[in-house]
Amino acid sequence: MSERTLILIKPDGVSRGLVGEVLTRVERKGLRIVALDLRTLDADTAKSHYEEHAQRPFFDSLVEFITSGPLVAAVVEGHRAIESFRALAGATDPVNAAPGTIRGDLGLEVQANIVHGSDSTYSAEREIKLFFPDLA
Ligand code: DAT
Ligand code: MG
Repeated sequence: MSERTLILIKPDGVSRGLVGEVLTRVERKGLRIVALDLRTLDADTAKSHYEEHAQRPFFDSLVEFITSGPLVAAVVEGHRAIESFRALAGATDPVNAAPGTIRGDLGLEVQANIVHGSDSTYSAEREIKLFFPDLA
């Protein structure tokens, strides 16, 4: 089943020069990039993106971090793309993420964990609309 997911290469990934590394892994997996953009988020978009975490103690810090510099937003498409990219990304905390995953190989801290990927079909639809409202 082909589906779409939203991925972000967060500001830490961009500032560390990991855009090519992440996109290479995505493309080698067989996922196809259908939208791609470097941008800096405003606070309202960041809060909306992370609305499910609004009550968490780390929410303000998370919004500050994700708006701290340019990120890369992308929509990728392919067989079970949502779950497929989550598997490529690895566990939320890079310390626990398996070697071979993006976070497991390249990350160390839970907030600066390099990438985001939608976690369900509902989130993917919502997040794609938020980041790429004009995407057909
Ligand atoms: P994921 O990005 O794996 O979907 P999530 O949706 O639970 O993880 O959390 C969103 C982001 O919030 C996560 O990528 C990093 C940050 N985060 C999660 N748990 C955290 C914590 N305990 N302390 C600080 N930041 C955290
Ligand atoms: Mg999440």
